[in-house]
Amino acid sequence: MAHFPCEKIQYEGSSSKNPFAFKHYNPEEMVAGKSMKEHLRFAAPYWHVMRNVLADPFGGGTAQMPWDDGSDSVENALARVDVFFEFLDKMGIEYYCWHDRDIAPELNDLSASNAALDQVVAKLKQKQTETGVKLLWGTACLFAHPRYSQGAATSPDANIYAYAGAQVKKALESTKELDGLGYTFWGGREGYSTLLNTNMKRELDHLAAFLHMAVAHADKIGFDGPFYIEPKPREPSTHQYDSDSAACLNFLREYGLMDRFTLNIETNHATLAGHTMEHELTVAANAGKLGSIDANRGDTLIGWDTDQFPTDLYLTTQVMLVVLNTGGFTTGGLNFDAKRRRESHEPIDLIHAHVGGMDTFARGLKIAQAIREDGRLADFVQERYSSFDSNVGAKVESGSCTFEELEAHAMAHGEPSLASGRQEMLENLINEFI
Ligand code: XUL
Ligand code: CO
Repeated sequence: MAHFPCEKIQYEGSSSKNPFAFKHYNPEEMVAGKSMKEHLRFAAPYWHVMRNVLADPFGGGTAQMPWDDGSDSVENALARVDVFFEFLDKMGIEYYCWHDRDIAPELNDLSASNAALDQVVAKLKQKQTETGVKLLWGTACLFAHPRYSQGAATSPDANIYAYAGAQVKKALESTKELDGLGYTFWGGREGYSTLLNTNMKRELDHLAAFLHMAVAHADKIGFDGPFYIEPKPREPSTHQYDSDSAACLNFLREYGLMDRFTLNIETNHATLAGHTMEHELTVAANAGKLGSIDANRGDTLIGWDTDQFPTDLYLTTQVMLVVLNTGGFTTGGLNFDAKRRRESHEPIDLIHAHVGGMDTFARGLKIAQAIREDGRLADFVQERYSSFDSNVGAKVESGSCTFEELEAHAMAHGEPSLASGRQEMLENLINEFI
């Protein structure tokens, strides 16, 4: 039985008026030597597609899920897997992501929950084999259950810390079982509401110990994919330790975790941190740590994590410029960590939402590549720093310059004449391509 009343979405080109067709995403079309699908590596998140009922702080869920009996039974969890794979097939999405508790229910105790997870993982494995779909990353939900209200790996309570460790151990083993390409840590409750009751130093030490244990366990079970940290500044905690790319990189460096960890950057988290997405991506890329992307967007008029689908060409162009400039994804991809508006409650709205997100990224990819081929933008930036290519500038960059030499240079050259930054000209240039 079809749960999404449409055919498999096909590419029909930009003149198509069919809402159930891609206008720009043509999976096999080559862009700069790689197919669009290889560049973009779209993934769907199990939690939004299958489990998000579209509730908000003022009202319950609106999403119609006729396939879901609303129970916490393993049978219901297994039935959802078929619906999810129908969705992936209709969309032509070849990767997905999950939290342990999205795919399988949390039952009365840990061993019952683990057994339920095993059953669902077995079915997911069978579906992956049948379809060729791959797990982009797995993760453990360490934020929904009340036990984690004061943190998981930063809980003040060692019993809860241990529970979280046991959960990550199992989630990691399940990721390995499904040949997952990566494993993500989003520290939903890893932060604090007030410093009055918080020993920040001990909490950060505990978090680092936790991540070292994860690496050790990965090595033990032969999981060799990267671990991702997903930065987010606030919501749900007032202050979250992984607040932005720079904070995460500092933490990873301080605690000797740089080797195995990289970043999974999410657009709405970047903007909540007061940064643009391209800023967060660039900070990560500069450190060689742009691992993966949670592709969504926020709303400038709403101050929380609205997780909307990306529909802004300027955004996707900027994102793809950074991605292409770093050489593209390896293990990572574009995971639509996005949900429909509460008003878009029909199953078919999931299809519309993903068609839009995929087409917008396809255009972003093509536009970004056209800007790169044109070369004027990169040439401008290159030229802007060209005084560092020779003489005193080159000495600075080689690390061998002294203040005496800078002084001698300044004395000899008099008042410098500074060139314009030409922001408006460059904005016009981007618009030539959009
Ligand atoms: C929450 C969020 C998470 C992570 C995975 O804002 O983005 O869904 O992506 O835990
Ligand atoms: Co996310």
